[in-house]
Amino acid sequence: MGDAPIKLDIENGVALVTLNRPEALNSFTADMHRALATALDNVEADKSVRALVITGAGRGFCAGQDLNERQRSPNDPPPDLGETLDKYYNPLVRRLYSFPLPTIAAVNGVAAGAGANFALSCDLLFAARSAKFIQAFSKIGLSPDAGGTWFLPRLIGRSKALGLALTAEPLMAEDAERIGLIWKVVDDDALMDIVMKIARQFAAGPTAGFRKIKENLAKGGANSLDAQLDLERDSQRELGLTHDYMEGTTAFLEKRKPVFKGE
Ligand code: T3D
Repeated sequence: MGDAPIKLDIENGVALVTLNRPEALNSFTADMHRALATALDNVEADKSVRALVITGAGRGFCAGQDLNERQRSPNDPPPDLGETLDKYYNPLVRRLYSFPLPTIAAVNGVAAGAGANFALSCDLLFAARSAKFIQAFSKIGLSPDAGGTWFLPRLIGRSKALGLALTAEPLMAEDAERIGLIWKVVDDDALMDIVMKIARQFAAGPTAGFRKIKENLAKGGANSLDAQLDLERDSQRELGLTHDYMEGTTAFLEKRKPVFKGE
């Protein structure tokens, strides 16, 4: 039996998910999708986990759909690609975007096609300086998926989104940071140390507050200002009753570091 397509390591409140098909730049097979869904189930079930990191094994992050799975003979009927999106990519993107914990994509190398776009559903993207992002879809006659047509114009504007999608030109990590596609670019050999340090910081942080930050920012794009102000009021009312808010304010007044419980 070969290596598992997904590795899951849990330590110090941080779940580290590694896409583990380095020989094919961690491109998605149906097997890998299923293993990833199971890993995320395990992460959500483990109440000791308070932050999630996703990275890739080897020199790539993820090259999108494994195109070997799309090989067919001339007489075979065309595949229904909508079915794969319904079954795997769309649930993955929805799940990560609304994941109840802070999520970090540690983009260690090339991220192409759905591999570039599913990463955008994480909360923070760190990329190694040598990493690049490629909207590879147009090279094979497709249009971006895994949320690309939603995330890209919102993050970097229509002009850059169209440029990347139509040309399929690689976008280097430094440029991705400059135009606001990702949070930070870091040196290749420092990537995992930096990411794990922040993930551990999140794992010791006010998890309920983090959840509200994610939910409210997600709603902010569609809400009116009035609706958003009401939402912020309701959130503060709820968070004001948490242990972590009491602890945060008490610690500030006592001039000490807060000890958050995540509730
Ligand atoms: O189909 C559906 O269900 C619809 C959903 C679609 C979602 C999508 O993601 S569509 C887009 C699919 N992805 C691509 O088109 C990207 C294809 N890959 C590339 O263009 C290049 O590999 C990269 C630009 C990502 C990296 O180039 P490079 O030169 O650094 O590496 P390489 O030599 O091309 O790849 C290394 C190996 O990985 C190689 O295998 P080999 O020759 O050493 O045995 C290559 O075939 C394999 N590999 C890379 N990407 C894929 C792949 N194998 C299968 N599927 C891949 N997507």
